Amino acid sequence: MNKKVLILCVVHKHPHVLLGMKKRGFGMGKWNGFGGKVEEGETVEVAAKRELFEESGLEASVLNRVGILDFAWKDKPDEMEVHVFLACDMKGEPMESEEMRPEWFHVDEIPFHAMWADDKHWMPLLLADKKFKGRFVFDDQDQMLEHVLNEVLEI
Ligand code: 8OG
Repeated sequence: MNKKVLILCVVHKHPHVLLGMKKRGFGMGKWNGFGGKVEEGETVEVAAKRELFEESGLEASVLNRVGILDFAWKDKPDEMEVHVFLACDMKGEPMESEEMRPEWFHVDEIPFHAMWADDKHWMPLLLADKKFKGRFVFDDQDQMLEHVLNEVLEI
């Protein structure tokens, strides 16, 4: 098994959520939170603040880890462990980066049809201030084959 650790930050200022249109690479053409790989020597919290700033221009004072999601692909050894952070308080204005075009969405109008298939399962928990752990298995067309998602009290 080949496991990578990544982080994902979702900015929630009720009743809006900031998502970014991924302009290149993995997940291109999908709306998502801001994030990427944890670099050597970084904690997941440090990586989350760095990625949020690099991709959206926002500086978060506090980031709360609210979820851990495992992703696997059928017939592939790759696995991803994604630590999901919620940012509610930050400085700056969202700015387009090389990787992401940010846009605010009302929580009732989140574009799940143009997001990863798992997001519609766990994002409602995040927006309701719940914590969660899950595992999702995809095929080689990024269709979701299996999923398990549980609300938890502590991460
Ligand atoms: O560095 P890069 O942009 O390739 O990192 C991928 C980002 O996408 C990282 O923030 C983790 C996130 N991500 C996955 N899989 C999924 C998924 O199924 N749903 C969502 N919302 N984000 C995902 O790697």
